[in-house]
Amino acid sequence: MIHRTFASIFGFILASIFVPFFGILALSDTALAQTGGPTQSPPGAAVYFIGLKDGDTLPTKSTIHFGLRGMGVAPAGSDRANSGHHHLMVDVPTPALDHEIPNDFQHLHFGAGQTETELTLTPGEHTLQLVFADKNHVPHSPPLVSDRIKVKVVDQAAAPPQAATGTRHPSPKDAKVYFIYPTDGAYVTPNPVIRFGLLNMGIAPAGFDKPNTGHHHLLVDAELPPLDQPIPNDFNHLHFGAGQTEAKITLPLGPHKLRLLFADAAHVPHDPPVYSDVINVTVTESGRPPPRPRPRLRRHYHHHHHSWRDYY
Ligand SMILES: [Cu+2]
Repeated sequence: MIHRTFASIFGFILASIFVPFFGILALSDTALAQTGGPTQSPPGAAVYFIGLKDGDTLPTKSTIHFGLRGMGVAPAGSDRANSGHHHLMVDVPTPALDHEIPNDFQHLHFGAGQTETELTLTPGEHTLQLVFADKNHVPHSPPLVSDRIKVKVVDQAAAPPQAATGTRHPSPKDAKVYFIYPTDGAYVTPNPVIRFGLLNMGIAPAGFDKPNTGHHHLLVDAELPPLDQPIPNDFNHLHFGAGQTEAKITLPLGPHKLRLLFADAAHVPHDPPVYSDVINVTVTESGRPPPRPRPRLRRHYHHHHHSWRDYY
């Protein structure tokens, strides 16, 4: 005991001398100070949030996707090289990276090897951070730690425009749906294969509710339907709920107006809605422009010029 007390006092004296001196260094380079545990991580490995960044707004209930580069996910306890499992830090500072990560409501362990989780947060500001760790829940060396991001959580049920119609999924900025084929002015056969283009969102089959995903709908000779309700399902509103990115359809001969409208698992367009421009296509038997009828020449005597002229 005396020995221990002496060590403590001695340690305290040492700390008093050195902390003010090294404290500046430690603050200016926390990454250096934070070495990981005994398990090595390969160079270039990283953990990160998929589709979520600092400053984003989230609903109270949302799915958080864990991204991992250069390593594999394995359940806790399984001893495999270059693997580990995800941990999500909620409203806490980065934990000590050379120790077992605590296991509580703010240090969520995904020891079953999960790569995403449904997270419920109270409205307001929260911080989120991913930490990858080995079979013993100890971060690797060098440690894999995501940015500690700040998110704003809003209670969607309380938001007036959405209260009446339920939950419209937000669409990311720059989301875009467009026709790869055909394009405006094209001639097509009665059974064209329509190719759907999608930028900055993902495809998921109908019923599969994931953020920033949905499935394609082709509007044929139809105006935009109400955007806060499920898209009708009929000849003029074709659903591609299996997650198709192209589809062979049947169109009657003649001119048609086509538009793409993207919508969520429940066939409700996103907010803001993601739809294409209208394109005009003409259906012909051959899919080519109709042959121009051979103009008949008509010969008239042009009295003013005292000559014969040909007219079409
Ligand atoms: Cu649908």
